[in-house]
Amino acid sequence: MSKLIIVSNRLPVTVSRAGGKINLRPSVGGVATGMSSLSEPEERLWFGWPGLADDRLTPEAEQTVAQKLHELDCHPVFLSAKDVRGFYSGFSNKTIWPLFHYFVQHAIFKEELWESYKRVNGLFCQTISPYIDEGDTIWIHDYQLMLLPRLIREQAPHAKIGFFLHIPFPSFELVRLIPWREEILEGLLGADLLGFHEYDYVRHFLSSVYRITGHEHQLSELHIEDRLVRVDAFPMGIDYDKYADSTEQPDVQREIERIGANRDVRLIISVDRLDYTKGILVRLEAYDWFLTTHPEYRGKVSLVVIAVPSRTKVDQYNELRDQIEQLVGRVNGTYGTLDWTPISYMYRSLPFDKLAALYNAADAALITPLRDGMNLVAKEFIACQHEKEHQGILILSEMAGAASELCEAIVVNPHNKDRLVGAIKEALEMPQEERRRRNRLMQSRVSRYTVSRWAHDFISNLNDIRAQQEDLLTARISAARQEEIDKQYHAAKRRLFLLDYDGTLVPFVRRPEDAHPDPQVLAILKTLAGDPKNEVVVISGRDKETLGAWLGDLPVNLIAEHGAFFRTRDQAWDEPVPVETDWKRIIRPILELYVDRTPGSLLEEKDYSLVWHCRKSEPDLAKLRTQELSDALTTLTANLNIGVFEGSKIVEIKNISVNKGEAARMWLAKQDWSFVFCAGDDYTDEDMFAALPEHAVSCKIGGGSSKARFRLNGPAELRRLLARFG
Ligand code: GDG
Repeated sequence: MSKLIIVSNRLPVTVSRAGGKINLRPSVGGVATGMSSLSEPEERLWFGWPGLADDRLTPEAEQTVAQKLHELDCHPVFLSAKDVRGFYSGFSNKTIWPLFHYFVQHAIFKEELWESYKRVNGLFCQTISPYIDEGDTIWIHDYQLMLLPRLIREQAPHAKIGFFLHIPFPSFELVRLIPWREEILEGLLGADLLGFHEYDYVRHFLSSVYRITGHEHQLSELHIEDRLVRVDAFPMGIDYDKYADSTEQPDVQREIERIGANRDVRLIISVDRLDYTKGILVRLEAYDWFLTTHPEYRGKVSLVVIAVPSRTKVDQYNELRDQIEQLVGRVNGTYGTLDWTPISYMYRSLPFDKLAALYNAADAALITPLRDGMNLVAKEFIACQHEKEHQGILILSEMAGAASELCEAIVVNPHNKDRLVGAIKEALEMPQEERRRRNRLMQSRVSRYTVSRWAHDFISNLNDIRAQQEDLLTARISAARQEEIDKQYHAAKRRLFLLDYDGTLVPFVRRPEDAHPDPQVLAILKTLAGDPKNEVVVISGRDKETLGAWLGDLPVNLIAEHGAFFRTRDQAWDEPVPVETDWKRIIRPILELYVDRTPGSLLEEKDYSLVWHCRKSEPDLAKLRTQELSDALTTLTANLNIGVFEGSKIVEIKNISVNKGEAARMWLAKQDWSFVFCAGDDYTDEDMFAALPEHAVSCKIGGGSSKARFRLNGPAELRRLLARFG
């Protein structure tokens, strides 16, 4: 029976020690709720750090903890105190957390922290690997474990792996700062499905992957080695009913009174972990300014701030706590009276029923993170307003992922103090009917995409992408098929090989002029063409001079410029087929204009075509200009006998009558070939594939749709195949 293996930095259990006794307390966070709502697979294991550094545990205690955890289907990954410092407090919380939340000034880049991060990701992999069986689903969570997908993939190449990032994925401009950015992205790309809260994070991720590793995506799917990787947004939800069914509680009302607010005072709440990303200070400053500029509200409103202790081993968090407490003291000292406390501040976590009661009692929630992956508090607050007489209104930062779903909230830029002050006033003065209208719209969304839907949606997408991968695999050359092809090859009297060059025989390089053949490919072609039964034809879009210089000494036939020039083994180039080229006069100046407007791009002029290359240009600009150029040229060339073709980082303009399909047909017609082999990687090769007889062995190199029968990963795999024929 297959299992669900969940991996997160912390287990959903809090382990503590008191008087030599070890206590376990299950903690039901959002992720745990989502996981428990999944009906399949039934068997599940959860791996994570139990929260105690193992330097403090004796081997016996460690065993006791492990045993008790196993009873809850949890498996501990024990960390030493040194690794907790390096991996958790260090790289995770002093490098990735600040950087991914756009706090560059707090991010530190230290080799020893990175080493610890790598070591602990490796330790997670070692601990999990023995438990992985075929068919299992592995779901890895969050930024502490970004190397784990790749590490597991190396151990279990066919494992089904999903990864979800709970924090924002920032712009490439930040990711590029990380000295180990390639390793991190490659680590993540070990997964089959990568999930983020928001489409913006998906966009940032894909752009970083493209710029840093060179992998391009098609509709958010990447072709990595022989796998498909899907990247998508899955906005995490909450256990809606749990909050919607909670009610106001008289004892909380009493507590609120006890902390200084009386019944007539309007209540604004602020609930977060004490973290610099949550914008607690700007919120307090805005509230201070609100009281200064709106004296009529003094004594009539109170702000209840719940700051849950967090990461107390990281300096910034302690400094922030001091700053918050000083500001609370100053505001209360300035405006407070004997019967009114402007801010009630609690540095602790509340039990669930108290928290829900607070959400219920509030007139407004002030949630103003400077950056937040999602922010579940906002959704919980909205759920608590369900069917209530008196509706609370949400003021929400546009920097929270939740803002894209909760657009009927009063959405603010947290850095704009005046707007924040205006929002507080607007919230306090908003009529009940308007509050109800806005909340209903948000409730209908939050109640539909709950945490359980989120988990189901993620797993069903993971299964879906795996099914797509299976389809791809069926186009791969299996051992049995390979045997058939070998047999066909050996039985054949005359064999024809039609081979594209760039991206097929040799990999792409940044500068096209650097793609000259290496000794291995020369040797393969030489051996293949050396067999008197074989005829090898290299069909390329390159000009004849380059092809001649690179491959002219081999006993192979050459076709340049997609079929404009032919050269039979060892002979001179044939007289070219007369092709009209007057159109170049009109098109060249347009392409030159695009070269000037697009740094890094260049114009290549061949006898029968013009090619605009943008491989070295800034990728987004290149995409935009490619689109613009294609559009402009398509209109312009409508009445000419030429076509505009978008290839891999190029736009090529050439005569329609000259194409690889015609060139292939010419060779196919020469003899009765009993074995035909054809390989290519881009759109120009599709013309060749279409021209082939049914028995031909045609191979598409890389992803994307194709008319070819088989699929190969890249030039290396093609070379291995060709070497077998030698
Ligand atoms: C990360 C991302 C993303 C808060 N105070 C108390 C309490 N809480 C609970 C809330 C809520 C949770 O903690 C906080 O979740 P958030 O989403 O607001 O923020 P992070 O902790 O930073 O979580 C975030 C999230 O992961 C999920 O992917 O949304 O962007 O940073 O559920 O209810 N719970 C109790 N007492 C409290 O005083 N019982």
